[in-house]
Amino acid sequence: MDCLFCKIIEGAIPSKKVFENERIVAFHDIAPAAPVHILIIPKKHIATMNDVTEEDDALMAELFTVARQIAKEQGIADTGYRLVNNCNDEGGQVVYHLHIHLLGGHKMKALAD
Ligand code: IU
Repeated sequence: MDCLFCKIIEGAIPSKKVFENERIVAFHDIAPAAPVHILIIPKKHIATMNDVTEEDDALMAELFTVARQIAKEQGIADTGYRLVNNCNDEGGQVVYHLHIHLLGGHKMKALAD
């Protein structure tokens, strides 16, 4: 499958991973939009938030558990952070493999656009 994030999961494309288990990988965004910018992704190829089904309920919950854990590890849990999912073109999605952006390390502006 020609999916950039699937290749990152396989290790075919290098990334700076901060977390990995059987179901989830998290790595530093290549073009950070904040001092901390980490992408948390399921290993299962799900293209967009619209493609999530009830079958994925536990996986979705675990993505947020991992996000909270990484926020703590990165030292931004108490100062604060933002979790973002961009869905489809008008949502600003560029890579069509579901991911949550964990952003923090500075004061966030109001939501863009
Ligand atoms: P988006 O939500 O699909 O717009 O986010 C895609 C993100 O993937 C974006 O922040 C990119 O900087 C990031 N990214 C990456 O980390 N490594 C890559 O090789 C590519 C994009 I292409």
